[in-house]
Amino acid sequence: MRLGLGSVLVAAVLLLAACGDDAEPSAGATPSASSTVAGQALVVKDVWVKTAQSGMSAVFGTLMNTSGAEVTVVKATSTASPMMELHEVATVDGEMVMRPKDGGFTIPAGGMHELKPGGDHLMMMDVTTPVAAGTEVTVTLTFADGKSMQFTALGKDFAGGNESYQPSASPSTSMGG
Ligand SMILES: [Cu+2]
Repeated sequence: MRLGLGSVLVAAVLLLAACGDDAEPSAGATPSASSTVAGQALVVKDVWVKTAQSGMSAVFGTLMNTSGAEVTVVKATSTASPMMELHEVATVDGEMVMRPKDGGFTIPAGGMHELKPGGDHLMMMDVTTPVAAGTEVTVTLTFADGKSMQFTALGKDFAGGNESYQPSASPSTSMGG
């Protein structure tokens, strides 16, 4: 079992490396990276990370549930920011804020969940390894059943997605203090 999974992961890495050879850096284009490791509940598509030197950043893309059962993502971590949270964006008192999503991201069997600026995203709470455009970040997702998966996201310059962070459900924020 373990040996088999390892082989698949190695194959996936080689595939990504091969894809990178003829990838041309084109401004404005969304880096396309996908993972199709057999046996995994989720497949990721077009995942990317907002470039950051430090502080907060976020991972976006599409999570597709190719299994016959509902999958709930409850935790995330990454090589760039070990500390991560699952965020949603909501309007509170007329202001767009992002906050931890209760219960995580649930993707129905055969369904998909889009992570995009202004919507749900995987939040990097404290970038410890700077993310430059085109560099790879390995992200690990943990599911409600305890299983996990890894995928690689590419750094991409992006100016948006700067919602105020609201750590809890409390409406009180102290900005600019
Ligand atoms: Cu966030």
